[in-house]
Amino acid sequence: MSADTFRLQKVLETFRSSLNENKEVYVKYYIAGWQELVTFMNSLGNVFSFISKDVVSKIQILENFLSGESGSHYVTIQSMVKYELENDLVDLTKRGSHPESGCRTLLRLHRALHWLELFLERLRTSTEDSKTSVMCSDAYNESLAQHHPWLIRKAVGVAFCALPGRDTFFEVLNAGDHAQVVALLGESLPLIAEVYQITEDLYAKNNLLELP
Ligand code: 1PZ
Repeated sequence: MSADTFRLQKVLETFRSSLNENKEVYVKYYIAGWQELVTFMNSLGNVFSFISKDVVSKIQILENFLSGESGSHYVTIQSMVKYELENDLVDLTKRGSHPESGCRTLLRLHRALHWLELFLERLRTSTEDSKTSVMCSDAYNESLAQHHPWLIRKAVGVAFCALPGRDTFFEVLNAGDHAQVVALLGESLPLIAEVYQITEDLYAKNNLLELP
């Protein structure tokens, strides 16, 4: 199997690696998890490329910080937040001199991680006649949609209609038969939820949840 083949297992492994014993989140593995998800989206077809392009550009912004001269401050989400806030590197109320801070960029992925969690939980508990498009859009309306303007919500709605059915979806996840996928989802979801919650608490504590 080639290295760029998507496997659900890899997403699980990267998100697992992203948490250290102090419950800090490594940016490197967080974006590696997203990179895996981009591979997955690309395998679903071109309708999703406007979504994966946005994710790729956000991964790139964070990678640039990580490999840049202040890279040591970007090792964990916790150190990134501290560093950017202490050095006034975040536009807090409107976009100005720091339109692409690490904090606001990661916040977009963070919100999307909530969508992922809600969607995968629906998929895990779905039945044969459940529709992926409905699961996706229900999860979307509960999470990301409130942060997106009308035009994006419409485009996303169109993309959802192009989603493959549940059986194909399970196959593309590439983790064995349905029962095995469901088991792996059951294992992955608490991890994703934990990473999400740690980030959410950190952002809430620092009043960063509405960054422009
Ligand atoms: C499996 C099917 C994939 C469904 C994806 C459902 C989520 C739809 C998200 C739509 C994003 C539309 C394109 C760009 C939007 C950007 O404006 C926003 C805000 O960023 P800003 O403009 O402020 O810089 N970007 C986002 O909200 C990030 C969206 C990430 C979407 C990740 C999808 C994850 C897919 C995982 C596949 C299982």
